[in-house]
Parts: sequence; C-alpha cells; structure tokens
Amino acid sequence: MEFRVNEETVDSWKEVQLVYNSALKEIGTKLEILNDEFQHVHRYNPIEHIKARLKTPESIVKKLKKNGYESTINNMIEHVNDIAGIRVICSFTSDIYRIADMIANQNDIKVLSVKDYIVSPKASGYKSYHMLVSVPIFLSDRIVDTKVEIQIRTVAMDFWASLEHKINYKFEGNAPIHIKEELVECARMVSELDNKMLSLNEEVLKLSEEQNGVR
Ligand code: 0O2
Repeated sequence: MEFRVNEETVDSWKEVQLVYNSALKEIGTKLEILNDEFQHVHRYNPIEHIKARLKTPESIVKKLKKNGYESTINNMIEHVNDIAGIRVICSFTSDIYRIADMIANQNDIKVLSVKDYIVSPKASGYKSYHMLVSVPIFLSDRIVDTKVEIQIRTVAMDFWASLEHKINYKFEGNAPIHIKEELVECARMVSELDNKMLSLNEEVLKLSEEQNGVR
C-alpha cells in the first residue's frame, strides 16, 4: 500500500519517520526472538549485538542528489533503500548465513534483494551481507510495506568497516593510496582471522560432542 503523501510538509516527514521507526522495531524484535530461540535450542547465541538507525535527513538528501533525484518524500521512499538500517553483528561467518536464512523464512518478510559482499568483497576490502527486505507495518487504517536494509557481518568485519568509514570520512573519500592498500591488507587479515576462529570453534564443538557422547 501507499504512503499518504502530503509532499514537503513536516507532517509527512514525521509520518515517514514513524513508519520506518516501526519497521526497525519489527525487524529488531524478530531478530531478538530468533536469537532467544536459538539459545534455547542450541545453547548458543548467533547474534552478538544489533544496531539500528534511521538515516538522517541530510544523508537522505545527499543520496538523492548523488543519484540525480529531487528531494521529495516520494523519491525518498522510492529511491533510498536504507532509510531504515539495521546492523547485525555475529561471531562467525556461518552465523551470518544462518541469520539471513531465518529472516528470509519469515512469512511476512519479503526479500527484495541480496548483496553478498562476503563472497564478492568490494574493491575497498569491505565485507558484509546485505539484505533489502520489506516488512508490513500495521497502522490504524492501513498497512504500509516498509523497506529495511539489514547488514549482517562478523565482529571482525564490523571492526574493519568502522575504522575504514572513519578514515574515509577524515580524508573525504580520498585517502592516500598507501592507506587504502593497508586497509585492503587488513581486510585480508580479517578474513583469515574469521576463518581461523570458525574452524577453531568447529573443532571445540566437535570435541565437546565427542566427550558428551562418551559419558
Ligand atoms: P551509512 O552511513 O552507513 O548509511 P544503495 O544503498 O543500495 O542505494 P549502494 O552504495 O549500492 O547503494 O549500497 P551498498 O553497496 O549495498 O552499500 C550501502 C551501505 O553499505 C553503506 O551505506 C555502508 O554502510 C556500507 N558500505 C558499502 N561499502 C562500504 C565500504 O567500502 N566501506 C564501509 N565502511 N562501508 C561500506 P552508506 O549509505 O554509504 O552510509
């Protein structure tokens, strides 16, 4: 269904914020429930923590401008996919796909697109799993299907991404070439660390299963 858009008015911006905020709450709650259930069944939490944010109006306008769109409420809804963004931080790469599957399997969620920057990292070295989903928000008189961008990554990938973001901000996107190269090298080290931690964890799980089987 459509937003009731009364363009360029403060009221319609407030309505947009209310709906996207509600979408963040919906997805956040779903993730918390999945994490609790996982803990109950497998005695293990795949999610370390969750960060949710609404994109600032300045940032939305900047994105619209960059892509050649006028700053209207309709264009925001149509062309800015990450007004509502939620970041899910996990311990291991395997958790990322587990969480992505659990989200995709929810009946009321529609997966609109997926970008797997783990299989295909960006040239910067950036790794993360992005899902664009839509979730129905039930208002008093209508249902609004609302887009949420979900970024799922490991603690190590998140550490890399936040440092790279800070560096890029400092140099306004034009960091010296040697710093960019160092960041690519750090991204390689992050992948190595993630792989080692995953295989270590798998070995520990296997050993404890064997021990429990013997008893
Ligand atoms: P912010 O401040 O994080 O919100 P789209 O969003 O699909 O219209 P795009 O650029 O094709 O446009 O989307 P993509 O590639 O999926 O990336 C969107 C978000 O991923 C970015 O949001 C960043 O959060 C993150 N990201 C992508 N590439 C990099 C990278 O090289 N380094 C870091 N640190 N983060 C990255 P925004 O809107 O840029 O900013």
